[in-house]
Parts: sequence; structure tokens; C-alpha cells
Amino acid sequence: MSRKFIVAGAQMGPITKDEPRASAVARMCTMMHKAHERGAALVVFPELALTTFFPRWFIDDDAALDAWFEKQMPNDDVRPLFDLARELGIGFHLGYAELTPEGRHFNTAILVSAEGEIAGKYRKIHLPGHRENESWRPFQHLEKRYFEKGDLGFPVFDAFGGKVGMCICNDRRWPETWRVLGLGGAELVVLGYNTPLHYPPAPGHDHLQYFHNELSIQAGCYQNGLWAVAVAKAGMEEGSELIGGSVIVAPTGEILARAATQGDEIITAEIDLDRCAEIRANVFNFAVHREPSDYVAITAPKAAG
Ligand code: CDV
Repeated sequence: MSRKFIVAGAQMGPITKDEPRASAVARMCTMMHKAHERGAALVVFPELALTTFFPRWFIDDDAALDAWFEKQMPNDDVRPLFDLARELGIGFHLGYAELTPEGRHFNTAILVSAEGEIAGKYRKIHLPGHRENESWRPFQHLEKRYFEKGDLGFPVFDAFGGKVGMCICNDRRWPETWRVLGLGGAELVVLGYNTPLHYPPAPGHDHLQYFHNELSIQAGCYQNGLWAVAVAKAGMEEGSELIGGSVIVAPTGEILARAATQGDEIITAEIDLDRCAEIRANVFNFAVHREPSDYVAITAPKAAG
């Protein structure tokens, strides 16, 4: 049986601080319709897709902070997206800030089936940035303050006729993310990102942001023989410019589709999950060529940072 299907990346332009979630969801519904018109079975939305990227601000008030989080999924604001997915028979991936009933905060992403059911959940493991207000920065990046490290590992789900994994933004820069997903059998990895063009601790690298995005995703795909759909929230958002460059990448590392704008934009490509074997049965045949006994340093406890 063929395991070919069309995937879509739904890049989003900026979301302002006062844009209601219902408005962001309406934009997503418009893009879901377009993806469906192009025959997509799965549409991938960005990291923290329901609001502006709030970790750019130091927020000292717990109630004000919690207002950026979702206490339920779906909730009334997001339900139209679930309903439309069910109506069109299209699955989706969505990133959002999760506040659990126990009061825990995570940067989370879900995979939703074409029946509108949550088929998988991932909580971001590599949280970038810092914990305290650093007033020298033009904008903050307080993910380490606002989120707990994810507690679900890197799970892989049976979905869309194959094995699907997720990661979120900074995770894509880490080879360990891709390798653990690859070892879990992932054939497709979906992810969203909010990547500021300006990186305050090393501004000399600003011109490399698009390059490092593609370098990381292409390497992850090739070295593990899997597909990826990587989707930005892009454009000038509340004074911080976020890169676009959403891409769909093949197991060979080739880019099959790339966003051309920094706004709401759909990219699509037909993917064939059986093509993972081109890499996995050959140069990256893990069972034949991996040498884990020489990799123990990878999982040794990290040095104090
Ligand atoms: N949202 C992110 O994880 N952003 C980071 C930035 C801060 C470097 C990223 O890796 O793109």
C-alpha cells in the first residue's frame, strides 16, 4: 500500500500582543482550507501559534503570565480548528503554551488526527534563553523562566500511515533530538519555531539565522532518514523580527518546499514515507553501522551550567 501523501506547512505572520486567540485561529482555519484545496492530509502550524511570542517580555505577575497559557485543549477559542479538521478530514500539528491542572507550565505541541482527535503530545525539552530579566537585551527570551523542561521524552506516534514524531524550535538544533526520534522509528518529524533574527548574545551570527535553520533540519533528516515539516511564526512581531523560511525536507536532506514570504503562507509537498528506507537501509542503517558503545559521553550527566 502506498504511503504517499501531501503535507502542508502553514507559516504564520506576526501575531500582535492584543490579537485575540480567536483571530489567530480564524487565520489558521483560512490556511487549513487552502491546504485542503491543495490535497494536504496534514497541516503543520508553528510553535506557540495562538498568541504573540510572550517570552520576549519579563512578566512578574503570575496571573498575567498564566493568561498566555491554555488550561484545556481544545478550548472554546481553538475548537473551530478541531471542528474544521474533522469536517475536511485533515490532520494538524499545533504548538501552544500549556498550563496543566496541577499548575505546571510547558511549551507543548500536539498532533491531531483527521478525525479531530489528539493523537500525540510533546513538551519542549531544549528550552533556550534565560531565567532573569536581562535589561541589556533589546527583548527577553524567558523560556527557561516560564516553562518546565518537557517530561514526555521524544515520543513517536502511529499516525498518517506511518510513525510521526514532534519537536519544537530550539530542539531542531540538537542532533540528539533527531537521533532519539530516528531511533524511535520516526519517519516524519513535524515542528514549529519562533526564531528571532537577532540573537543578542552573539549578534555576529544574525546573518546566519536562515542558514542555521536549514542546516539543522536538513542534517536531522539526512542523518536519520526521515521527512520533516518545519514551520515558522515569522515577520516583525512587537518589534522583534522572526525569521520565516519554513521548509519541507526529504530523507535525503533535500528541500522540497520553502516559504517565500514572512507572512501567512502555505507550502506543500508530496511525501512518500517509504523513501526513508533509501537512507535507513544504506548509509544510516542503524542496526549495521551504529556504534553506541563509543557514544557513552552523549548521555553522561551534563556539567553544571
Ligand atoms: N523559540 C526558540 O526556541 N527560539 C530559539 C532562539 C532563541 C535561538 C531557536 O532555537 O530558534
